Amino acid sequence: MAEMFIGGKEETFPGLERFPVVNPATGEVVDTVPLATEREVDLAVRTAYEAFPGWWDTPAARRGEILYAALEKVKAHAEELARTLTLEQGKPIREARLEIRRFLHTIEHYAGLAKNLRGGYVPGLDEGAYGLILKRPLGVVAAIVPWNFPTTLLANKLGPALVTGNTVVAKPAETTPLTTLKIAALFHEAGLPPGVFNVVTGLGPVAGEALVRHPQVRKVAFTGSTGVGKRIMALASEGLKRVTLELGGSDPMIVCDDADLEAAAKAAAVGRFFNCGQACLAVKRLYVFENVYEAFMERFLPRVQRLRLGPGLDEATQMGPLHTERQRRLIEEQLQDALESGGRLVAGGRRPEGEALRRGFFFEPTVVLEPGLDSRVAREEVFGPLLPVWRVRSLEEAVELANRSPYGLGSTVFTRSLERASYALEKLEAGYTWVNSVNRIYDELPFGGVKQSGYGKEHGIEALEYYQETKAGVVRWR
Ligand code: TXE
Repeated sequence: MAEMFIGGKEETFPGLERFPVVNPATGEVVDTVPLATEREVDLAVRTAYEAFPGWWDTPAARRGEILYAALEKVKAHAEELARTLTLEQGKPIREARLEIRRFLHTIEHYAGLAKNLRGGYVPGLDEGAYGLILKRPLGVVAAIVPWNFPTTLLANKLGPALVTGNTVVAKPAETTPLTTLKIAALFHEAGLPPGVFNVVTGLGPVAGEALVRHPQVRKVAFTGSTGVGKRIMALASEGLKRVTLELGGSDPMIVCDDADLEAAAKAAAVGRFFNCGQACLAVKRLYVFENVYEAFMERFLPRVQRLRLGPGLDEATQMGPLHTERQRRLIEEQLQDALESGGRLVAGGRRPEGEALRRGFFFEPTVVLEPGLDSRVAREEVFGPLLPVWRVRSLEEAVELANRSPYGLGSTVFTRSLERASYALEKLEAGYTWVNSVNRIYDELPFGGVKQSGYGKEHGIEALEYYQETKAGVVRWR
């Protein structure tokens, strides 16, 4: 039985209700975790609050060294972590290994910035006075993380928070707490002082809200649905807390008639069906120039139909199950609506046959042509293996349709024309635009959505700004 991680050790709370962690490929219970109430959340936050002065006082270079040591620990347990991730999340083991590698990459990126944290100096303010721009950590940061990428979305918050001297209380999704708990233990084995990184497990409306409301929490870093993001922003405003919100997306991909169609077809298939379509950055709406529509589909559909479904722990699996039955039903409802709005089903559309897959939350990779422009798949986030495709006559038309979405996270254009690429880069309303590739995230570049996709940036050196307070200092020396 897994327990919460507070003050550098597992903390057992007898009497708490427990939550079953289910393997999405089989429906079997893998483990259970306690459901924190306000009391346990309070203990975790107070522990982080007490650890804060010591961590802030630790020289930045030393903080970096500890993060490097933690990386070594995680590396040594990478395979075990990947298997746990597959068991609790459902993703194919190859993707789980990739996710752990990305976790390492992100933490390494921030460990490397430890020796380059900077403030500023303003000379000659008055005669005999100069100014300083001081950068200070905020204090206790709450990191609320969803279930689709439990470790990388944690790293995006943990890295910048810890390197700048904050302490953290993380709350993973109730359905994917196990990898996070293991990672916290490994960080402490590597020398992270007790209380600097704590993990509470529990439900969003109870443990999550208790964290957001806690008076000693100074900042909330959240990834999840837009609805919950709005609720968190409202709650955080009562304490004027800092927030960063990485929310839903409905990324468009545009295939122009001068594109490398083979590359575009491959990108669309990977971009849509990676992680069984449950990614914030994913190809969620596809717009193809009508004069290459047939040629594109000839290359794209066979790739979709070839995808091998199976349990994540099977090395041959290319697409795993959806994470929960609820997510599967949501996709089925959105598909139904797309078909009723005039869409034509050309791939998938069903729960797969066969004994081996019947117990899990599997759904075939699905493609629908030309659903209504007001259908749910056009308006909502589609968080599963379902892709709507529309024909367009020009890039201008595609961009106009793309921008109709309330979301603005990622976006992609495939073209060989510099003029078209530049137009898309200028006009697409999104936090990221890829030209001739999809969804590749770089620690070096700031990432964060516009419109209903969120607020603030993760990654890059830009993320550091969201974990620090800027203070002015004035020194009169004569
Ligand atoms: O997310 P939630 P859910 C979208 C996606 C998906 C839908 C629902 O469309 O179908 O959201 O997923 C915690 N106060 N995305 O319901 O509820 C919760 O415990 C504080 C897109 O699982 O937003 C978990 O830790 N915390 C997104 C985290 O918030 C609360 C990734 C996310 O859960 C809370 C995930 C509350 N009131 C879902 N309620 C993306 N684009 O990457 C919940 N939580």
